[in-house]
Amino acid sequence: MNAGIEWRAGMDELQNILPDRAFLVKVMKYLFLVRKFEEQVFDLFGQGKVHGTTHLGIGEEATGVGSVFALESIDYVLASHRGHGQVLAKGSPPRDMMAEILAKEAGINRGRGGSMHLSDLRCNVMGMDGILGAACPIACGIGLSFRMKSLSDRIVAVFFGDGSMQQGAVHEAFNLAAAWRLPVLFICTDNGYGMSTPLKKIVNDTDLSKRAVPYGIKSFDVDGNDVLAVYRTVRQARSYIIENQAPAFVVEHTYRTSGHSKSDGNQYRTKEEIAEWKSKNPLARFIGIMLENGFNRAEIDEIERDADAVIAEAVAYAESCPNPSATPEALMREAYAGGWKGGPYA
Ligand SMILES: Cc1ncc(C[n+]2csc(CCOP(=O)(O)OP(=O)(O)O)c2C)c(N)n1
Ligand SMILES: [Mg+2]
Repeated sequence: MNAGIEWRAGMDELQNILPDRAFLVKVMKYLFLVRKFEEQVFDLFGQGKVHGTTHLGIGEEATGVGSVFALESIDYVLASHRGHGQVLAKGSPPRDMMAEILAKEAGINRGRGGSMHLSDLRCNVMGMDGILGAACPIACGIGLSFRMKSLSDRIVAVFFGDGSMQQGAVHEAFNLAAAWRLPVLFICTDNGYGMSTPLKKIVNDTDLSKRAVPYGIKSFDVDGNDVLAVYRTVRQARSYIIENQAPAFVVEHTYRTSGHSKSDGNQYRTKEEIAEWKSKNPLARFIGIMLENGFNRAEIDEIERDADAVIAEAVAYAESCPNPSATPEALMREAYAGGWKGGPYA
């Protein structure tokens, strides 16, 4: 345990949340939604309907859902390249996201962004980023705009991975956010790997939560497969930011049981390791918690069926949508971010 780092794990405060059945149902529904959304993307990719690549976070659902649920709707989010769960949890409609991933005109970014570049300004998702670490300085800019407009009731959360922690931009952003006391929540989704490289092979100390402490940033560390622990920790970090008008850092430990991207042959890890983490997967764990705390199997099955129906509708809708116009004029017009439905070129 390190000075300056708040450790959060386990279900110690579960009793405070349990009476709110509606909240637990929503958490369950979104865990299912995120899982099923990504399973569908996997299938659609196999059918050749997803262009480019896609980064699935199967096994990491509790990090996106638990973290984003702890934010307020006025808060902004910058998602990572593995951000479907973060964007869904922030409220972007699955059908609009699916249309985007299938490169349809009706997609949230008119089909020009795809799986790795989802943004939805309607729910303050400022975008996903394929350039590792690059979103952290952008988050500082958003935090600075809140400060300059005296909007002290909101924060910006930026997600990045354990591999991205080695990027200089992350540390420059830590420094700037601490020096200027910006309302930025840095969230590291530590899944133990950057592509095929295990974190333990490229850093001397794998305890990433220490990294923000020298900058004077309050740090938290949490079991990222325990959705309620993630929720509580991020909630606490958010309160800290608002009360102190200073940044915070949360490290969430998890594992992707899916490959890094669709071209991953899984040569760098053993079947046993994947099986061990599948047994600790956040959906199964949360179902266990629900069953132990007054929910019955039929209720959970119904939530799952609801999620299935939403995703089936999203896929049917997305597949039925027209492709974007490919005229030279349209390509030029849509080359920049203004192509978003509500953007300057809409
Ligand atoms: C600046 C930069 N360098 C390298 C890459 C290639 N790259 C894409 S994802 C990735 C691994 C990222 O690992 P991590 O940050 O742990 O996120 P994860 O993929 O595990 O979610 C790498 C090296 C990139 N996109 N950007
Ligand atoms: Mg990683």
